[in-house]
Amino acid sequence: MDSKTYEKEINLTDSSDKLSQLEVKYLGRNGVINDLLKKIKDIPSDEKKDYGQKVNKLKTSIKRLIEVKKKELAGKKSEKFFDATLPGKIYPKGSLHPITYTIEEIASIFQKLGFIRVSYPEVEWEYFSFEALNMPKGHPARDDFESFFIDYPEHEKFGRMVLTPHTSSGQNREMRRLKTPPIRMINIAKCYRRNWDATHAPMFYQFEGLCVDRGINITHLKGTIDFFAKQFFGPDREIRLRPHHFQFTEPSFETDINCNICKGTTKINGKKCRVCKSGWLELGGSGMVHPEVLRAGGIDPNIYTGWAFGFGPERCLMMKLGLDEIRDLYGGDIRFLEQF
Ligand code: FA5
Repeated sequence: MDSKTYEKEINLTDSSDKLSQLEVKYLGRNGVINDLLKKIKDIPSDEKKDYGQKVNKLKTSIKRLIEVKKKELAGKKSEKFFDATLPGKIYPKGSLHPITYTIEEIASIFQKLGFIRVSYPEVEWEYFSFEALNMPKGHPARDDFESFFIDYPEHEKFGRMVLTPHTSSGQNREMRRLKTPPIRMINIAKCYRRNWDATHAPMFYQFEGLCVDRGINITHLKGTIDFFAKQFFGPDREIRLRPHHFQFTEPSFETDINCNICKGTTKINGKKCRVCKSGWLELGGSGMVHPEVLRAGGIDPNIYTGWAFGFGPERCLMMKLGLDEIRDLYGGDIRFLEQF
């Protein structure tokens, strides 16, 4: 047999199946090599030896070629085909929570005015949440901050432990930290209350501004709130200050914004707006710091005056984007969250 024939045939094979067929053709029971060996009986005795050796040599050569080809085809199979024209895989991306973005935006607005961002304990002594804010033990104003108390031994001076119901607890801590004014604090932290409806969540954030110095007056407070509102909501949004009462500020105000769910009409499709009562939604409270609060913080109210405010970032975000349910922000539903 001409060696060129089988060499060519084996070398040009491009699949394992075709190679198996060639293996059977040459080395199988009824294959070419066995046929040649069967013919040995017709070969003259003095040539038998030489003939046998030649056929065995041929068999070894074919076997070797087939082995080499097998390896080559196996190698080709494991090589991954890379198609550079295919579009890339899109991996799911995480993102920050909308309230985190909101808090960062709020912090940066106040930082522009020179306020220093701080954060104080979320689990706080009763003293900082109430007594230091002119709400002595048993004062009915404490009931407004429907608080969660912690089952923990009482501190002899600071009382019980509480999940802080408002960031105003940071006021006394900041006065103690800085000792003397000027103070320009922006305290952003989690707060907890027994509340549950479209504009109240049991866990929510507040951002608390505190400004204390000589000659600080109410116009600085109004200007700061106005600056924040214009920066956060845009220049055309309306806000208003409404007289109110807080034990820790005098005079006190609440700040409202015109509702962008019902556009101030109080009705949506003939039904009552679920977010606001009168076309306005309350964003937070504010006022001039009560002299007793300054005294509790070691600051002389005859020398220094100050103002404070405490607003809810969730309500701010709701009124910026037109969200009508605060609990959506904390429901953990990815379909809601991935819109931001
Ligand atoms: C206070 O908490 C005062 N500490 C604010 C303050 C600070 C007044 C400094 C004067 C000086 P109030 O309870 O009204 O006030 O809450 C203020 C804001 O926090 C609310 O207007 C609202 O935006 C937000 N807030 C209060 N409770 C909740 C709640 N359960 N869920 C979501 N936001 C809330």
